Amino acid sequence: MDIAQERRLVTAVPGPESLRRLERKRQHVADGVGTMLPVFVVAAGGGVLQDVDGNSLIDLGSGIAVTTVGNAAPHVVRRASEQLAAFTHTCFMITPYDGYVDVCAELAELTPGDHAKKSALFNSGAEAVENAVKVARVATGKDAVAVFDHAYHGRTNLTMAMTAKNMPYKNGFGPFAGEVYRAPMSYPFRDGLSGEEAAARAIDVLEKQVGAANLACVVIEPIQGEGGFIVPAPGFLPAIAAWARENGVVLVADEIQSGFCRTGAWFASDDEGVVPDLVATAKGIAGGLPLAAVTGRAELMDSVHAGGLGGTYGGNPVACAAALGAIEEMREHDLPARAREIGATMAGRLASLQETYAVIGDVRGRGAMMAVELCTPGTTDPDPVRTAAVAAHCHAQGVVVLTCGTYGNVFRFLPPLSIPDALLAEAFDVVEEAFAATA
Ligand code: PLZ
Repeated sequence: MDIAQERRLVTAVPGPESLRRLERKRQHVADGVGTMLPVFVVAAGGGVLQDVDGNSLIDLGSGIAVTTVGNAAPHVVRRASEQLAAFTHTCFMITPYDGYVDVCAELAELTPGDHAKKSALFNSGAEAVENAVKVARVATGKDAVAVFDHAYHGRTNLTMAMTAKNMPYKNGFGPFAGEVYRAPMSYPFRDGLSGEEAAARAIDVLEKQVGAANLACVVIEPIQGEGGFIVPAPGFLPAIAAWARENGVVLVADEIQSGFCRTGAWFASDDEGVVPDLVATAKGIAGGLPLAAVTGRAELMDSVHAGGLGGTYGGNPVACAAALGAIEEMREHDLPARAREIGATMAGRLASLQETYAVIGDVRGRGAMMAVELCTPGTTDPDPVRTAAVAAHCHAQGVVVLTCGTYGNVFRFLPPLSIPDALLAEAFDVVEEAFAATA
C-alpha cells in the first residue's frame, strides 16, 4: 500500500487549500449537492484519505459503505485498468462482453439461497430497487409495494416514494409514485417488541390496509442504513419472509448498504437464514465504481419480456471488471471474517463508551456496520445537537465519521475492511475524546 497508514494533520481541517476549492465548488456546483466534510481528496487507500493540504484522515465511512475492499484496492485497479485499456463501452444490450456475465455468475453463487438465479445489472442502488419492483410487478401481476418506517431506497421518483424520511430526500419533490405502502419496522430500542411481535404488527397493517392479494412485493433492508442502522429484533425478518412466501408476495432484500461482507457475512440476510426472492445490491459490489444489480429466482427474473430490463450503461465493462476485482479481494482476504473482527473491536469500544457517556442510549449493528444512538440520558428523546457536536470534533481531529437516522442522532461506523488495526484503534480514541470534549 503506497499511502502511509497514519493520521497526520498539518493544517486545520478543512485546510486553507480545501477552503479555497470549496469556494470554487460554491460557484459551480448546485447548492442542493451538499458535502459533509469539505476536504478535497487527492488520494486514498487502506484506512486513509489524503487531502490537498497534506492532511491524512482516518476513514470510518468508506464513502457510505462503498469502498469495503478499500480505496484503489489492488485487484480492482488492475482489472479495471486492463479493461479501460481494452474497451470502455459497447452497451451490453447492443454487443455483449464476458465481464457482465461473469458478475452475474458470481452474484448467483454469492447471494443467499441455492436455487437457480439470474441477474440484471444497473448503475445505482436506486435503479436496482426500481428494477426489483418492476420484476416483482410483472411476475405477480400485482401493483402494490410494501416498505417500512425509516427505510431508505433512493432518490428517484419511485424510490423517493419508498424512502421514509422527508428532509432532505423528498421535500418539495412530489408528487410521488403511487401504490407504495409503509408498515411499522422492528426497532428494538424504541418499541421493545420481540421480532415475532413486531412482524405481527407489520403484517396486520399490510393485511388490513393493503391486502396480500394486491401486494407485488415487500422491500426491506435487513439492517436499515440511512434510517439509523436499525437492526430488527431476531425473528422479525424470518417472520416477514414466511408471510410473504405464504401469500405470493415477492420478498426483496435491499442489501445495497448491508451487502458484500459489510456485516460479517456475504449478505446480511444470511445471518438469519433468510432467502429473499430478489436481492438488490450496489455500493460495495465494485470497490467504488458505479454498479448495481438485481439478482433473484430465475423464474421471477425471466418473467419480464425481452428488452424489458436494461439501460445504456448498466453493467459497464469497467465497472464489471472492478466488481470482479472487488470480489477477488473479498475472497482472497476473507473479508467477511475481517468484518467480524472489526465488528468485535468496535463493539467493545462502543460498549465501554456507553458505560461512561449516558447520552449513548443504544449500541447496535453487526460486523463492520455499527452505530450508537444518542438520546437525552435515561430517555429515548433524540439528541441530534450532541451528535453533530461529536461529529464535528471527530472531523476537526481528522476522523471521517458519518451520522444518520430519522432523528439525525445516530453515529454510524463503516470503516473500509482494509483499515489496519492500529488506525482503527486510533480513530476510536478520537471518538472517545470527542465524547469527552463535548460533554
Ligand atoms: N438502498 C439501503 O443505503 C444509498 C444514500 C446517500 P444509490 N444510501 C446512501 C444519499 O444521501 O444519497 C442506498 C441505500 C439503500 C438504496 C440506496 C440508493 O443507492 O446508489 O445512492 O442510488
